[in-house]
Amino acid sequence: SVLETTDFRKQVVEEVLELYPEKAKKNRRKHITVKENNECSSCAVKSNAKTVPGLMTARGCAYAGAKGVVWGPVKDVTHISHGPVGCGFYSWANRRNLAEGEIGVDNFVPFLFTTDFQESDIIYGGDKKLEKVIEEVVELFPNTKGVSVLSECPVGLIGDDIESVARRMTEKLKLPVIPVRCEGFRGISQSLGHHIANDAIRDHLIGKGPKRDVGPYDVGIIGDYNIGGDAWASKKILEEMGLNVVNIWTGDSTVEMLQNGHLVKLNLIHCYRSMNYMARHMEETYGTPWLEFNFFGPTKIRESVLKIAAMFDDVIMEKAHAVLEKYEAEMQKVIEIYRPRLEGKKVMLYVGGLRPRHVVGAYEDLGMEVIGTGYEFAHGEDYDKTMANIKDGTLIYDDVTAYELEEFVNKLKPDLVGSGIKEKYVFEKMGLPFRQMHSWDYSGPYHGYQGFPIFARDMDMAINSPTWKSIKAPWAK
Ligand code: ICS
Repeated sequence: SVLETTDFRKQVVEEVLELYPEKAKKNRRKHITVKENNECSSCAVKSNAKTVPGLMTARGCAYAGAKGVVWGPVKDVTHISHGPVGCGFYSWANRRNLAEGEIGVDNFVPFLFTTDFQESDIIYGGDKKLEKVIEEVVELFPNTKGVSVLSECPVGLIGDDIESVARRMTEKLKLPVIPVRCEGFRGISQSLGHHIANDAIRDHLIGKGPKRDVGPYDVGIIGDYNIGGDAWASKKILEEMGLNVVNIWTGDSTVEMLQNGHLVKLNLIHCYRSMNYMARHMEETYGTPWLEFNFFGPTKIRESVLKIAAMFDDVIMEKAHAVLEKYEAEMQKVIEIYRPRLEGKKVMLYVGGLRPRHVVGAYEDLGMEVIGTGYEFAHGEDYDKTMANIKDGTLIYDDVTAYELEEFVNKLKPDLVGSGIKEKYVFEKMGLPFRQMHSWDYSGPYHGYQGFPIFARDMDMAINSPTWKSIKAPWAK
């Protein structure tokens, strides 16, 4: 029964935390809970707090959130990783944010630009070098529509003035040069990096583009980064509904899309965590309304399509129903093929700031059950939104440590773990099916009607691979 499950899982939490010293135990206990009832007054989770030093966190930094997540996908901007080469190198080309266009002409996403700090830059300051690099980049790639300067830790520590460099270069090159103070040490996770990146968009781009009229069906997608082509799959549905997708932030996007984000009838927000600030800003400053949606799995797509259509007229509503009808049979077929192979399988998730709740419906469409989920850097409102999407008895863990996750998995015995590259090989070596839920394990898209069949196939492939019968963890032999 649910009660027994809940009690068992609560006991598991106590057993796992037992290893910690008293202070760390007290701290970590606040970040972990088991959902108990529908009102869920008892399941508040502490979040968005500093990781206990010494515990192994999977979190990233502010630079990761600003460069890797928000700015990196903007394709007609050259992004300079400002500081020592390592941060640029390790964030180079691994998030799978796809972009269309001629590489080096109107698409700079696959490149890495860096000021490659040396000791002398730390001692004497890096502003001159930055100026030189900006000029070089624009000379080499004259089509660039802007330059972003993404600070790494040392830039903030030595007190460089990248704002004044950016102002000078904007004047000189007649091009937006955007300083982003996303030094990695700021904040406690990549979440502040999203915020800092959003503030830079607000201060340097939004409202500063070529004016255009807003059509009655113009919409923008906010917070879709086109991982494995996700944004393209989402756009397809909206277009088939009769809507006109004029902006995407920031997957496969351009400077103009950022400048004109407010010039739409409605902003549709997929990743709430990384861009709710922008949706709110555009509403408060320009009166642009916004709406959250979820395009993972047919159930959530249906709900979202109807919710979006209700914001428009009968023409759109009629088309929305036609879209639902058009894909109904196709989705039903996917479910008929995969559901018998996946029914009842249990999943544990651990991802960033949105997917731990947004993908639950897609698993449920396949008859699977999410028994544990958690975020690296979510805030309180994300956990509140999560409660509505999960069942009683679900284990919830915030900023879960490497040790805790391994132990939770050992004790709850899911059939599948969905998390990131740092977790993947740990669990596969334990003999457990695993899917990367950041990069889609080099697959995707997972959004929209195009994504669901791929998602279903991938989960089946992971769980039902015959490989698992022929391997054993080395220590289990
Ligand atoms: Fe949003 Mo990895 Fe997104 Fe989310 Fe964000 Fe990151 Fe990725 Fe993950 C992200 S923006 S990079 S949906 S595309 S920072 S998978 S919160 S952690 S769950």
